[in-house]
Amino acid sequence: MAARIVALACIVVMLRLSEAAVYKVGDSAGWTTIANVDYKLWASTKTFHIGDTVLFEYNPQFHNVMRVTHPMYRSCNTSKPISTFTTGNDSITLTNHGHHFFFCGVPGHCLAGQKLDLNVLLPASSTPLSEPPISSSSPPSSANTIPAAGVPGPSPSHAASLWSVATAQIVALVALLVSLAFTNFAS
Ligand SMILES: [Cu+2]
Repeated sequence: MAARIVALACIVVMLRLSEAAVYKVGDSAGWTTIANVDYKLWASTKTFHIGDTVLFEYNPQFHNVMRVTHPMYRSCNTSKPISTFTTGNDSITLTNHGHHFFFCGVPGHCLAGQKLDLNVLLPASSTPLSEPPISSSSPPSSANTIPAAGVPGPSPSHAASLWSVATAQIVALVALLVSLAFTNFAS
């Protein structure tokens, strides 16, 4: 019975870890100047997490996407973008937390409001996700390794946090398999 509970807990953990959302910038309007989309308002209605993707859809004849620093964003300065996207169908995966600044680099478009400030939140998964409801009976030993792997620690590196998410998923999968094996032995 305990094994089944552990298995369920593992599935929940895995689902939560693999939950990565895709947000189409501007929703149906896309990335444009003609629809008067308030991208600040659009962003404020979303909660962005590491691993989520934002999709910029636009006509590449008229627009592009530049990722820029905060000062460049404020002044609509297109001279030295961090990166430039021009396909018209640009998927950008958010790999670190904090603000991400984008605008269209076509002259006048940023000033007209085609600019986007995304705030990616720190992973909220560190503490609460890995507390399987097992106490003392006879938990499979592998369950004890889940909390350790689920805590990303203070490292600000996105590579490290992605790595720890991947590790947590593997650990959860192993724990699931082990607990399923236990279930089969019990029945
Ligand atoms: Cu534009």
